[in-house]
Amino acid sequence: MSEKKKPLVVVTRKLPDVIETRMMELFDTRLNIEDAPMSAEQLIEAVRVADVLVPTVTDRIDARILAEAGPQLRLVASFGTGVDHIDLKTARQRGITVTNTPGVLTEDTADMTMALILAVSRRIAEGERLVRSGEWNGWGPTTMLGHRLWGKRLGIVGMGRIGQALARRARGFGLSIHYHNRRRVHPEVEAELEATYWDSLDQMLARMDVVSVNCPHTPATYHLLSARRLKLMRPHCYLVNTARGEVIDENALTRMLEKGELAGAGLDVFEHEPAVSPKLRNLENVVLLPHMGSATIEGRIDMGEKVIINVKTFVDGHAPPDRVIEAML
Ligand code: 8YV
Repeated sequence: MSEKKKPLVVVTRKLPDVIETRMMELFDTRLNIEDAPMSAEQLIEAVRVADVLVPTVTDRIDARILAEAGPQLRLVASFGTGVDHIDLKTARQRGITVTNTPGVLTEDTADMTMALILAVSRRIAEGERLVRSGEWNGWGPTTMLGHRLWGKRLGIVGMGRIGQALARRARGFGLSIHYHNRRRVHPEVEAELEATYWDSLDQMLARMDVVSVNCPHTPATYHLLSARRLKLMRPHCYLVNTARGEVIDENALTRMLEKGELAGAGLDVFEHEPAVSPKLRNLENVVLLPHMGSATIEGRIDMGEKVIINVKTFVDGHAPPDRVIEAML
């Protein structure tokens, strides 16, 4: 009896060993051991032959790449939750299913968001730099003063899974929870978090002490925090972003931080990753991280497991659990 041919799965980046090993057992898997991000040409080569492509946030799967896909490409099983690097419309038009890995990054990303809120308001990175520089002259009653979080207002832009997980943590730090979302969350969740819903993002921004961006990047949220909206925030306010750089007008934010029109920012994501403008890098009142909000060993393995489940379910002829369609965003 001839065995059914295994599908060719092309994985664009190095994944945890345990995930790669399992994928090799299940599929005809092509790995990227060196982990160098693929060029557009390499991606085109991949989609010409792959039955399944497993990209990450560093691969731009746009209309140009998808136009080169062979008819055998049926599934793009992305390793990550955000799907703004994939042209979902073109994928749908070409009959290509797209999946992601939601849910398993929630707690890790919420932890990192809280860490950034603490780091920027209490000047943790600045203090660390001072000690490391050898220039610290000792304790002083008015040196390295930050701002107290307890009793302040946190405004969460995007109250999905990560926004809610952040709210739970923030309450433990004495922050009151405010949020703006396309839809009001379930009354039970609102009650549990004692969260105040703001229909108007403008009004919320104008009244917060800390603002955290936790919504996906979609055409509707591109520059949601525009120059005009950023100006609504009060000068003592801190802004934190662990979602996507594109949600904030980064140039406008940089200008405001330079002028002291905002107290500080904690950024894990940037508009033109991995490029970060020297102007932003030169500021003291910012904490800058290299897109590591979900970077835990456990999280990466969970993400890999989700990819495997999506691919396996799909190649076995069933609907994969984490299908993404534009209408959902
Ligand atoms: C991932 C992320 O590490 O899942 C996401 O949307 O932003 C990151 O936390 C990355 O996307 C992996 O592709």
